[in-house]
Amino acid sequence: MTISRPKTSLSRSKTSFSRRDTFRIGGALALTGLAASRATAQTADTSVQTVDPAETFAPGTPGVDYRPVITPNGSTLPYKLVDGVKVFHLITEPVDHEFAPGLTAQCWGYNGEVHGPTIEAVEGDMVRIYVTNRLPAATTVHWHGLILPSGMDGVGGLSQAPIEPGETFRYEFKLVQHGTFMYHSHHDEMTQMAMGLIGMIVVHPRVPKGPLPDRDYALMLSEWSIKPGTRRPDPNEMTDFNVLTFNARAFPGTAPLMAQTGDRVRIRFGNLSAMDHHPIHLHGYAFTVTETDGGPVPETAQHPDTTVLVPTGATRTVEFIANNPGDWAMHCHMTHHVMTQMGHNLDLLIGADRQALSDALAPALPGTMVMGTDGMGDHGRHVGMGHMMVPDNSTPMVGSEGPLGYITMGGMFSILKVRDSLSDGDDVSWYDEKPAQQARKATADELARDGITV
Ligand SMILES: [Cu+2]
Repeated sequence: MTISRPKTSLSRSKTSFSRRDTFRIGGALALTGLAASRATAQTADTSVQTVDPAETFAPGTPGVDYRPVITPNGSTLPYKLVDGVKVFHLITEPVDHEFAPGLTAQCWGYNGEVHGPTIEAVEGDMVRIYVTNRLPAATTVHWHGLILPSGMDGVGGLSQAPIEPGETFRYEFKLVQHGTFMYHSHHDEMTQMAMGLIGMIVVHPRVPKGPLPDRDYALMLSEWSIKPGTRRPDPNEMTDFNVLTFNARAFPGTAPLMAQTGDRVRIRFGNLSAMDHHPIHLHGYAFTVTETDGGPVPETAQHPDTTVLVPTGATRTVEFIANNPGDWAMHCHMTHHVMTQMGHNLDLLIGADRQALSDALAPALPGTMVMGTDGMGDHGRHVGMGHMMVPDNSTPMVGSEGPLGYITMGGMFSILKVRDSLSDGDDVSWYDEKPAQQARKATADELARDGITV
């Protein structure tokens, strides 16, 4: 099969055709509902453009034109209206950030937060975003996934001069599409994104298609290298990331996601990890992937799933009806991504004689506690009880006490809490399961009844 290159105004020969004209044509096609085949014959950018950029829209109002997105452990960037333009102000600066209780690092963030606050607006909105650089290094901001003029794209040296320390730059563009996007430094990306200079962008549709979500969550996936006892992320790390995060928090530092039975829940995942893709798995549900940062997934291409692979440099949005109450784990299914500050160059000790090893090590390393002979599950609990020393400012393999024992997970792990009644969004108590639906130790009578010999 051959795919012909679309002949568009962007071709070098058609210099008389301005970009604005291209947008007009793309917008007109979308608006008049011409055949999809015609739309796909346009360039990729116009196919995701859903409003006519020549048209002027009233600024979208939160609570009226859209249900505001929730950024767990984060916030939404405020704006002010100036002559119909939404004006935002991002300030890059060093930030002391807590990843989980007991682990804080000196990162770089926006407006005092790691990651930056979520930028939220409506398709058709005109936005003006000022960026003030209070870092010791030059930076830029790239608006990942947004269709905008090349000069607003934020690639240092290519589309703009870097923003030097102390300078304030102005970006201004119209949002011509809806969906889930991201922003991040595009100057010395390896260093600056590893230090935390990333954030989410949510653009709501001007005219929603389908039912609105009752709860709309935004979660950025990222990974860090913070050696136990140190206080700075290491941007040079390539493989052994040891702090894996939802919105820059590692479990038990992640805020749970709440929903009431029957709610339509939308979760927007973005991934700006340095080197990893994350398969995010939700327990208790099957969901549908409804959009990527490239646009809505056509209904004919949507399919049910329980795990969504979020590649780095991409967003995936999932939706489901919260019809199954409970406390449901939601986590990256890469098992090393639900451990925090785990040393991955450990010797294999499973099955070793713990006492013999302790006795042998004692003369050389007094106080040594041999761990790992039956797995890593007890490590966090021993640390929590103070039996086991770890360096200051570290949470090696620490999970959390749960209602039925110790939760041996850390890192990219959170909990979806679905309740029949939520008086407010702050109910973070454990789910009270019906006894008949609770797994527990089998009784002798049950074993005898079913002929199970143990
Ligand atoms: Cu992962």
